[in-house]
Amino acid sequence: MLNVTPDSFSDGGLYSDVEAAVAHGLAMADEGADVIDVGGESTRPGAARVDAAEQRRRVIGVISRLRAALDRDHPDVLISIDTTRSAVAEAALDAGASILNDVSAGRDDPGMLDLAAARRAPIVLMHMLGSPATMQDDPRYDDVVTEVCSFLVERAGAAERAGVPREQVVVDPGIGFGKTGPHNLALLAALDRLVELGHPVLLGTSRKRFIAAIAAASVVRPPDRVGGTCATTALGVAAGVHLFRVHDVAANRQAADVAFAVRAAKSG
Ligand code: HH2
Repeated sequence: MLNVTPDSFSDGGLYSDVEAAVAHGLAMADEGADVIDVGGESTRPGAARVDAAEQRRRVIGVISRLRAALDRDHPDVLISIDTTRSAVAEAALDAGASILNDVSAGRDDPGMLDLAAARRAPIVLMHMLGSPATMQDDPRYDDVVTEVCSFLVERAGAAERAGVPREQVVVDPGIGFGKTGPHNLALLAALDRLVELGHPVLLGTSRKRFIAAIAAASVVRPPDRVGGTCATTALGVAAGVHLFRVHDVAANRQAADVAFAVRAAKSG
């Protein structure tokens, strides 16, 4: 994914220049990405909100330039917009995005669901406990898997009632969004239950902190967490997950391709 934010936890600031952002998006397509996710608001724990006007300023030029560049070399690669605001999402669709990625699952701005329906755009609905400002303050669940599944069923139902076709409603457990390490592991161990909900599933584990908490002490910086991310990608493929939101495209593409081949051999 492409963060056009000065404060994203792993690559923020490096790509705030439009030219560099477009080049990075193209490089991800070259490495095998099917979708480039563009966002102008960091959702890292404790991050401050960014208003719709500033998000638009950050992402619209990048999306239109990236769409034009992809049309030359990778016409099948799609762009998604990572926002919870329908004004940003609508401008992004006009500029060349075709998928909505809403980490609030339509709760921040109910106009997101209507927009997805009106524009026939697939929408990702993610589970989050609380808001980015507070979500890591002692998150608690009685049964994290059941509660996340119930939330996603409820939000997916709202999207379908707004007119989004079932197959265009993508659900996402929101790894790291209001979850402790054990909560994240419980969800990763139960991906098959998410798949059974009957929607495409997206998984976003890339370079997240729970990996560092498990891995060797030398795995400190986010870019050191590629191996752990690839492990979850392979496990996700085995469980039937469809989409993976990652920073390190080449390594995860390879992990996913091998895992898909093994899965095909198993069922074939
Ligand atoms: N994770 C991040 C941002 N957006 N969207 C979905 N659907 N699922 C996720 O797990 C997810 C997401 C956080 O990662 P990153 O973009 O690297 O950080 P930041 O929010 O600081 O930009």
